[in-house]
Amino acid sequence: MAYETINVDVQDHVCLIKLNRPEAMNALNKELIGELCAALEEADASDKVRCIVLTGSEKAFAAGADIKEMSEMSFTEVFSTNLFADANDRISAIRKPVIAAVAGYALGGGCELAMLCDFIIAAETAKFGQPEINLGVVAGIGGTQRLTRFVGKSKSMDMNLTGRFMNAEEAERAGLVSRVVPAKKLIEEATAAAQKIAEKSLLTAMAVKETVNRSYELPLSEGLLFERRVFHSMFATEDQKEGMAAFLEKREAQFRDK
Ligand code: CO8
Repeated sequence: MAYETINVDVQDHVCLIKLNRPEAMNALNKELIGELCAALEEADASDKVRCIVLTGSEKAFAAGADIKEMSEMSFTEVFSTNLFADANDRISAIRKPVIAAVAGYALGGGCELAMLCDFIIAAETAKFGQPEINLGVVAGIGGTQRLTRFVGKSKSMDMNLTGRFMNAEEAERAGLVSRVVPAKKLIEEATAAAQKIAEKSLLTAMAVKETVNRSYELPLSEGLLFERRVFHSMFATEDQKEGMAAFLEKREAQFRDK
C-alpha cells in the first residue's frame, strides 16, 4: 500500500516504518495515525515480516498529537469518537515484536507511541516528555499510566506535572529505554536487534511478547500462572523439540514457526 505520511521498507524479514511529516516534527495527525496502524497491521499479517522497527527522523521521533488538528475539537467530539482509543487498541493488538528507535523529540503522544512498542532503543539525542500539562490537558494514550509503570510514580509525576524533558541517559537509568546508542548508529543497531529477533521462532517470540505484556495487567500469582501455562503449551510445538535437540546436538536450531 502507498502511504503519504510514513515510509515502509521490508528487508531481511524486518519491516522498518519511518514516520515522515518533517514539516510538523512528525506530529501525529489523523492521517498519520491511520496509516501507521494500517502499516503495522499489514506487517503483522505478512509472511515476509518477523519483526518491526518504528522510527522517526533525526530531529523528532514524534512531537505528539497534532495540536493544530486537536485545538478546536469539542468535548462532545473527542468523547463520542473516543479519540485515540482506536490507535491504542490497534497498536496494542500487534502480535509481532515492535522496536521503537527514537532520536530527537518523543513528546506527548510521541513518547506514548514509543511506550506502545515492545522496547525502546534511544539515540543519545533522544528527549522524552509528557508536556501535555502546558496545553491544559493530561496525557491521552498512556503517559500517566504506562510511564508510571515503567519509571515509577515519582519520576512520572515529575514528567507529567512539570512537562520537563528527560534525556536518553536519564531515560535509560529510569528503565524507560533498553539501551542508548550513538545517533548515527540508531537504525543500524535497531535493525540488528530486530534481525536477531527475526532469527528466532516467530511463534516463540510472539508468546514471549504476550507473556511479558501480561505482567502489566495481572497480579504476580496470576502472571506466574499465565507464564507457566504458556511455557507448558510450548511443549506442543515443533520449535521446542528443534530448539532443545539443536542445543544437545551442538548445532544451530532451524525453527519453522510450528
Ligand atoms: N502538533 C502540531 N505541530 C507541531 C507539533 C505538534 N505536536 N510539534 C511541532 N509542530 C510544528 C510546529 O508548529 C512548527 O510548525 P511551523 O513551522 O509551521 O510553525 C514545526 O513543527 C517546528 O516546530 P518548532 O518551530 O516548535 O520547533 P522547535 O525546534 O522550536 O521545538 C518542539 C520543537 C520542542 C518539539 C516544539 O515544537 C514543541 O514543544 N512541540 C509540541 C510538543 C507537545 O506539546 N506535544 C504534546 C502534544 S499533545 C499530545 O500528544 C496528547 C496525546 C495524544 C495521543 C496521540 C495518539 C497517537
